[in-house]
Amino acid sequence: MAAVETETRDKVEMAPNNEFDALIIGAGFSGLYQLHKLRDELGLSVKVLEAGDGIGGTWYWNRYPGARCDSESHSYCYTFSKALLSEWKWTERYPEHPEIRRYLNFVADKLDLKRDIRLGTRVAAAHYDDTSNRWRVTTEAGEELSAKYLIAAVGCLSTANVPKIPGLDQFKGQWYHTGLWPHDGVEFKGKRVGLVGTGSTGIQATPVIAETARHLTVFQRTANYSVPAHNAPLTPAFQSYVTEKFDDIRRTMHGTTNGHAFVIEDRSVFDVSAEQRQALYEAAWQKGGLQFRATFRDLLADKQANDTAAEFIKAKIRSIVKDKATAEMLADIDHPYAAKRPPIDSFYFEAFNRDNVALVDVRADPIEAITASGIVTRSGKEYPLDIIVFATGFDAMTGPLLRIDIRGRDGLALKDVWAAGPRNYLGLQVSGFPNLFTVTGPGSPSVLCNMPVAIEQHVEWIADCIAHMRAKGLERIEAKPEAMDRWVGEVNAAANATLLPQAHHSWYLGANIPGKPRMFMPYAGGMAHYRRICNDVAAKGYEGFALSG
Ligand code: N01
Repeated sequence: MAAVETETRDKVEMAPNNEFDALIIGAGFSGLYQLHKLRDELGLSVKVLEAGDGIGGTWYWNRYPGARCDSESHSYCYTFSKALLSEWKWTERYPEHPEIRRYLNFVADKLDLKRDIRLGTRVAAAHYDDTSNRWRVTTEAGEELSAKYLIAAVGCLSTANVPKIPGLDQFKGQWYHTGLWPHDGVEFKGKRVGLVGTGSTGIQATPVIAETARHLTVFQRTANYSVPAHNAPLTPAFQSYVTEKFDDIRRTMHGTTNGHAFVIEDRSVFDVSAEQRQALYEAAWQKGGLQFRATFRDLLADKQANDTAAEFIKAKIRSIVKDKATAEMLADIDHPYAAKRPPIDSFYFEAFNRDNVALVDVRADPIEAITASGIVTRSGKEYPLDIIVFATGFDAMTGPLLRIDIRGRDGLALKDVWAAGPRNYLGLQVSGFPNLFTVTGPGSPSVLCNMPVAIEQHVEWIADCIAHMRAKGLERIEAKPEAMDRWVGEVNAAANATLLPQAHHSWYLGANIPGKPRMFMPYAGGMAHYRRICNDVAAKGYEGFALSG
């Protein structure tokens, strides 16, 4: 296999203008900022290679009905530039996908980034050449590029997971995955729609599809918690508050474990009476959003504490959903609250009160096959459908990296190093892969944090590291194997100090992909703590990394 690839590579003429100081894979939040840092601040020659025909990363692909951000808009943006902050105004509490794309295009235009982004360019392979100390990158079209530094800004949730259900190829209707949504939309009017999956995506899409579909059947394998988003337009007063107080807001975002613009209350569930607790949960429910999690400090650490939040939400579900059997199915949740990524919604549970919406429990009666005309479950029951929507998530965190043939020193393949699960140092570097950096890679807070905060921290750390190397005349940086082993231990310990691993089917563990090794992937020790660790490592001359001239 390696020989064939070398042969292909030899046939391609290496154009001199395809040699760069740095190549960045991906033009989402991470890749755009990394380009700005390396090109405009460090003066490197840089190119971004982006598979999509537009910038935006996850927001380029995820255009399904109801797709909007779960972080509040004033915290879902870059914070490094006062000029960007003062010129952009969000219109809603949670921005919808077109507004986020407009924002990222505004940033890219403002910083003149687009001239260094190659769209429609999917990276197939990246091989490190020890002799020249360069990464040789091959695109799917067979183009060759090379760079000293390779930055994978590929996102955590960019490899769509379409379950391998027998018969899908025979289905006569249309089917879609939410993460690869057609840009000209899908017409649901008059159609019988089946939606598989009740994670954040399915929960956002259900009420919107229900508004136009003739009938919507939601196939639920694991019942899920959800808290109302209470989305609304932002008032001019709030917009002015954000502009004036951004330094304070940013300080809050940088001080918390999850990078959001709210503080986690410093009280235990058991510091208050049952009545007070109920009142606090009710107030949090009325306020809405991910902040519900911040009502008490011990919700994610103590199962008994968590049970109180879980019971509150289950009671809400039963009070909203009128049909008793449906309400019980929705409230039959088998894991602690927020042990899976907690969704927020706009009238998800209410949608089941509509005459045209039905819920099917595919834990009890699993999907067995897809026929020409619909979905069949194990009991033999057939659900006739015109459209199937797979809201079935992603091969998260490792998927976007492993679908590229990445090879380090001596042809070492990343997929072999990660055969039993991802191993790296600080989520940033893998031993054996010099000068390769992964933005929000597994082993970093990433998906457990408000993403732009995690992204800014990584991008800035990587740029500082490269600046340090250039200042010292150093050519290579590589995680030491012992630092990597230690960090993998810390990632496991941080997860085990929480209730997160108790959701056995979570994508945090890789459990949603058949055959994927089970390993808790993100770092659960908190963003603020992680930032201190990374700063400390840099201050100690990049402790745990081998640097050479
Ligand atoms: O994916 P998921 P998602 N048969 O993996 C089910 C981010 N996000 O796209 O739990 C039947 O969470 C699966 O069932 P189970 C956010 O980080 C952000 O919803 O594996 N069902 C589950 O119910 C989020 O966590 C935002 O038993 C099958 C669902 O499909 C992440 O993306 C919005 C199945 C998948 O849920 C992923 O969310 C949306 C099968 N064969 C998402 N295979 C914003 O902030 C899977 N399922 C905007």
